[in-house]
Parts: sequence; structure tokens; C-alpha cells
Amino acid sequence: MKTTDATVLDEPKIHEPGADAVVEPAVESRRRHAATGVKEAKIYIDGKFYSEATAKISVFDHGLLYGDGIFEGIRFYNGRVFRLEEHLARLWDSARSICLEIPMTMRDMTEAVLETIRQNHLRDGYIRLLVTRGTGNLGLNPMQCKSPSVIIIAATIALYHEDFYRKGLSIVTCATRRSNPAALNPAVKSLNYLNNVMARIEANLAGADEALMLNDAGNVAECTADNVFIVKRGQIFTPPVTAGALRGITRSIVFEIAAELGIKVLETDITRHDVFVADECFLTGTAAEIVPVVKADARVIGNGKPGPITIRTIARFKEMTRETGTPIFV
Ligand code: PXG
Repeated sequence: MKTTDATVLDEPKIHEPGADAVVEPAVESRRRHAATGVKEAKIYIDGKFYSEATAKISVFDHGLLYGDGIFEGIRFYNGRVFRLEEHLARLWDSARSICLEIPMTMRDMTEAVLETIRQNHLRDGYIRLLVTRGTGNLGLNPMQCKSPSVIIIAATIALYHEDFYRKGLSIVTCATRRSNPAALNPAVKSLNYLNNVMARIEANLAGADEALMLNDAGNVAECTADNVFIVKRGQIFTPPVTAGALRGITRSIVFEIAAELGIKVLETDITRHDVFVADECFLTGTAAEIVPVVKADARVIGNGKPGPITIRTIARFKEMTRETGTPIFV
């Protein structure tokens, strides 16, 4: 996109992977809003709603200074928030793990999420929910931070291009290892995503759609914002959380769908070799949903087309997103 318009240049490309993802046209994004796609967006910060121009947090917030905080990315479909309880449960687990006290109840958080969507007049979209450590001094000690901040942003989401689901993605193994759980546990969905960002940069530089991240043992952990699955001889395999994968909510839905379809899922260590010789491969994540992978490190996976189990799983997932979730407008 060639332009000198700063507003447009600031537009985050949340619809990656790949350069083919649907990007809002520049004129359209100026009329609506660059960052959220919502006209006159309302952003929730600590119990109040702000316009995009006035939604600010302190430069002394340790979320900014140290990446000290946690987040969730949540989707809503057709007036219902998908798997909200699971996202909030994971948020609370992340908080507990880093000794962060979320300054509200889960019930109030639920209402704050729903009200943010209502304020933005959306029925389909994406929620970014953050809890930061709050303002402190320049030292990293969180003892200085007396009140965590809760931020909720609602945005429209341009789906990946249809071609991604029809044709599948290509991924590359990156040199950046997924952070060792003993150093920074990937099960905590923290604001410190530099490990994943570095991997994403490698994928970009290699011209791939996603980066396959290995753990210290050299086994597959996950991709930069997605869990990894392979299919071999009718069975589904995915790395255990202990291999350095997030306990993905879409991942757990694949377990449910597989149980319905009578397909066995094994949580087991996976190597690059296993990916290369898989019959099928797919990624799961709130933003990507379930997306087939047809190439890894230039090796064609299976017959180079999304496989039958992947296709059935995607179809059932789509039904679930259409039919279930916490109602927004009641
Ligand atoms: N692994 C990592 C490292 C993630 O950050 C997933 C797997 C998939 O989890 P869910 O629960 O979404 O099935 C994630 C998802 C985005 C975005 O663009 C999402 C994530 C991180 C950064 C951006 O929505 N998390």
C-alpha cells in the first residue's frame, strides 16, 4: 500500500498471515477508523469509555515498560461471544501465574466485554482484552504498581482471504526457539510477545505465511499465534502444552470436534520430520480459526491440498461459531 498518509501507515496488519490477506482500502479506513475499523470507536479503560484519540495509558505503565501484563484475543460471531468463559478462565490463570490481581470479578469482566461490543455497535468482530500491571516507577519491581489497568478494544476483523482456507498456507521453521517454559512459560498469555514477534519477522523475511517454532529440545511447539496439528493415518496429533504451546481455546475445540467425529487425538511430541511426512497439517487460533497448511520448509504436505479431516473439522467449527456463544444483545 503506497501512501504518505500517517493514519493509514499506522494501520495495524492484524489480518496476517501473508501479503494476500484482505486489507481495508485506504479511503475506507480513513472514513471508518484505521486501528479498529469501527467508526467512532469506544475503548474501555478501567470502567470508562474513551474515543480512539483519547484512549491512553501512562508511559509509566509496566505493561509498556516491561511487557508486564496479560491479554486475550476473543472473537464474536453473529451477536454472540465465542467461548468467552474459556477466555476469561485463561486470563485469570495467566494473572494468577504472574501474581497479578485482576481488579474486578469475572462476572463484571463479562459485562464489560459485552458492553464494549454494544458501545461499538458490532455483531461480528474481535476483542482485545488486556490487563496491565499498571503505573509504577522506572524500576521493574511490580510492588510499585498499585492498580492494574483493564483495557478492552473491540474491532472489526477482516477474515483471511478465502484462498488461505481453500489452498492452505506455507510455513517455515524459524531459528528463534519458543521460549523455554522455565524462563517464560508460553502457557501465560503475557504482553511480552517479542519471542513470537521475532519468529514472525523470520517468516516475513522468508516469504512464508507463518513460522513454525520449535522448543529447546527441537520439537514442534506452535506457530507465532496458532497451535499446530498434524494428521497421520486417520489420527490427529498435536504437541502437549509442556512442549511450549499455549493451551489454545481453538485447540480444545478441535479435541471436541474430533471426539464427535470419532477421531483419536494424541498430545505427543512432534518433530519437523513428522510435519513433513504428515497426511495433513492445520493451525488453530482465535484469529485464524482453523487453517490448512500445505507446505513446510518447501516440502509439500500430503497431496498439497487441504485434507479431508481438516476440511470436516473446519466445517464443524464454522457451525459452532454460528450457533453458540454468550449473547451480546439481551
Ligand atoms: N499460540 C499462541 C502463542 C497464541 O498467542 C494461540 C496459540 C491460539 O490460541 P487460541 O486460544 O486463540 O486458540 C495464540 C492466540 C490474534 C492474536 O491475532 C492471537 C494470539 C496472539 C496474538 C495475536 O488474534 N493468541
